[in-house]
Amino acid sequence: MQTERYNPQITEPNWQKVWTERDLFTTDNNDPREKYYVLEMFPYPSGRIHVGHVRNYAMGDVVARFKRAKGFNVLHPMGWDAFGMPAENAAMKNKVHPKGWTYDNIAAMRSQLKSMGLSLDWQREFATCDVAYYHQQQKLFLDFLKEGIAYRKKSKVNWDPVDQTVLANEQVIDGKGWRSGADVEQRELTQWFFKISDYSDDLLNGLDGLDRWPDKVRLMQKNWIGKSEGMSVRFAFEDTDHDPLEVFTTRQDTLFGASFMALSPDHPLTQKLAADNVGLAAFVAECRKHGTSVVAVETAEKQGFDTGLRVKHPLQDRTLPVYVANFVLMDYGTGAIFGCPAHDQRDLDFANKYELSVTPVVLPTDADAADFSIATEAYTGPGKIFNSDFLDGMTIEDAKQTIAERLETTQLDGAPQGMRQINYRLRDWGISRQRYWGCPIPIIHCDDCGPLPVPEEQLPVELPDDIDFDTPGNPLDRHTTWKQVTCPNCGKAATRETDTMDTFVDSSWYFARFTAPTSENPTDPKAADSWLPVNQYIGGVEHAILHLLYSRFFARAMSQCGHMSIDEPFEGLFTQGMVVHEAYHDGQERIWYAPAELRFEGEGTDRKAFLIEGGQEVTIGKIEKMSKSKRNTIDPDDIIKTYGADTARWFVLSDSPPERDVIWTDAGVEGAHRFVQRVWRLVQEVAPLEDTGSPHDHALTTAAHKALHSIEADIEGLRFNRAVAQIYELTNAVSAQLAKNDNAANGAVRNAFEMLLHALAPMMPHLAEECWMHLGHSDLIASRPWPKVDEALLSEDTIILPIQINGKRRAEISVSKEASKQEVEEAVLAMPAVQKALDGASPKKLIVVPGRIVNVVV
Ligand code: ANZ
Ligand code: ZN
Repeated sequence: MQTERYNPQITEPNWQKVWTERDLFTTDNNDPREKYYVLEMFPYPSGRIHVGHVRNYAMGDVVARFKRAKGFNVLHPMGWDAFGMPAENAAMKNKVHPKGWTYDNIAAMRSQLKSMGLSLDWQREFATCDVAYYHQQQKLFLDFLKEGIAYRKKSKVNWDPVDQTVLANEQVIDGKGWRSGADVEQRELTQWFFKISDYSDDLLNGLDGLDRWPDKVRLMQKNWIGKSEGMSVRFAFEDTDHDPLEVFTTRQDTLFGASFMALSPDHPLTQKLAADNVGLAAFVAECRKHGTSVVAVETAEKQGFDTGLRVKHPLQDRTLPVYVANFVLMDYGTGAIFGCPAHDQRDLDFANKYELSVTPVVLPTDADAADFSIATEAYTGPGKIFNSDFLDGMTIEDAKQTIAERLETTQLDGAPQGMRQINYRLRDWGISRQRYWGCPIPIIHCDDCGPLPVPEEQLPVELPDDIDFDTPGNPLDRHTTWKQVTCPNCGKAATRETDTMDTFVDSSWYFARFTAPTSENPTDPKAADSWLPVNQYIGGVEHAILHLLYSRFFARAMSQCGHMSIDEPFEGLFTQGMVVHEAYHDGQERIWYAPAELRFEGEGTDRKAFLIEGGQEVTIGKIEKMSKSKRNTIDPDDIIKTYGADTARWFVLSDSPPERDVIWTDAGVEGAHRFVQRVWRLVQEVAPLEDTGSPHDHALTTAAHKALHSIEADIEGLRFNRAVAQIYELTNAVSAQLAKNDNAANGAVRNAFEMLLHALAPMMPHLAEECWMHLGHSDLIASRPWPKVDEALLSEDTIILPIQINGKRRAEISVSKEASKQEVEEAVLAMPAVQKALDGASPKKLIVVPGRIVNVVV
């Protein structure tokens, strides 16, 4: 039979139109069915979707469509993470307005996403740069301010003197600004902070309950929060009247091995001493140049400056020199340490450099105290304490407790010498950015009244449109009128805060806004509580720390302010792998070629690539993350135009486990498309089949139920590639049965094929819809329930018995292996095919050959 090839260019837009017209994916907050909220991390509107988006959104869409079919009220929204630097960079480079640039990009990407056939509730769409959205965000800020969650403090920033802007630590490369190349300065600015550190313990404990999150993400968050149990210990100075020097240590068990003290260059005592010590002042200035970020500090060579001061050891009759050292951070612990070189690598490097003593105090179990020494490698493992007076022979843990008790009960200047203490690495979140394209911080500064919240009725503080990017710095700061306001308290001239919020703020609560996107308040608490937590969140692992931690913090802070009452925003988290692709180059990795410029010959190790223009051979390089610089990107638009969205969706779902990287290959995409065409040919064969014979009790029916059952489990478990493999198998089974030309099986074939279409529908929704119509149905498969799996057919204990009527095979029956002869006879007589043949009479003969066949003679 001649059939037209399936033409996605026609069918796909058609079905998208039908779905939209019937409003199939608009979600009603008042729908009484059980809710299911599936969300993919919303995109930054860069201008075009990339293949990574296709994979991310295809996965979310499978879940959404599947859950809908399973009878849930599904929320599956989409929006835009639309503030941020690239819009400003584009403005500076191409003289376009960040707003126009952003909204144009959104329009382009929206239509690309629509061409993918995603089952999204577009009614709920918003961009974080919409005034309506950031208006509510400003209210949240003011709520946080009232609750003491937002506050202002002076803090050090990396300042780029050329770009006139604050840089994130990642934007400082070898002490220079990433864009300008200028020497970065440290500046003190008064900035706004969120008190996330108040939630450290709660954010840490909450991780235990997130059992549908990847372990690695939970671990990354745990490390980021960084809980450390130890002590603060105070050391008295010798011969001076400075207050005792307080340090934080997690290894008080090594106190007898202490050989020096070290202060941060930013420690108040350092500053005090530097005021009349030129050498020290110069050393501090040098340290600052290299930056004081964790990365900068960890990679720099250990440097110190001897202050000449000494402190007394709390338990021994000796004193220790006090240094200022570049590896001690001011914003951790107390900004000062005692160094025990034998058991800490940094301390050892430092001690070796400045010729300080190295006394081991922990003896590894297999070592001999008489000849154990430390040269260039610190020992950080377990062992028994030695060289330590009353601690000798103890385990590290016992020694920690013993020291803690001793120092807590010893007095120094009327206070305990030491106290047990828990520290967290997590710092408060600085949200001020000296940028135009962000949410304005709703604050007014008055010389007399200080910083004041913008009165609620004056919100939103809107970004002005008339700005210029011709000079460096923040256009809001330079704007002639926008800044000028009157003080809401005293009425005198005052100025607006010109800093905007970190864009991570925007993405920390968008999932809550989707539950009531037009509410006059940040949320409708009832809607938020009924929809949240998001049941399944899907996105890239690059957001494993900051975005997810900030969102978890926001959920708590917003709950505290009455906007909802859930703490954990994402019940299930899935982090998908990347889409990677071969990269092609000139042999030196200097010139890179796009796949579209090349022609390929041969296969396997003989595969070669040639320039289409000129014919010159090029090198087939490594499989790498798609990047513009290596020109190995694939534009999803091209794939959709050539093969259709279903092919693209099928390919990204099929080729590897979703948490792993998937290698984009032309052959893979072509294979996916061949399958589309194959299903289309099958429907031509199945559609005309007359629906005779019961679909029940046929091997194909059993296979279909079994397949559907495991596809269900695979989709629930997000094992899309396995679901795909099951679909291939079921397709083979349908084809094989068709090839038998057995009319008695027509019902079973049709039934199995319909189940196949249901299984396909979440992944290739357009093709499934077109086939469904072709089978003569007038409803939409997208709005049909998932077929009910017959549990009885799943059992491994059932066998299929062929049934012969008057010597001809007419039907099949599936029965339990354990069924008695009589049970089988009864079941056979009840079958429609048998009853039809008997036409009311009793059979002349009914012979059951156990485990083999049933013969009926009428
Ligand atoms: C003495 C000691 C001996 C230490 C030893 C370690 C090993 P975590 O576990 O990450 O919390 N430290 C404390 N404050 C610091 C600061 N502001 N900058 C740099 N280092 C600092 O690390 C705690 C340990 O890091 C503390 O325990 C302290 O060194 C150091 F064999 O005290 B320890
Ligand atoms: Zn005032």
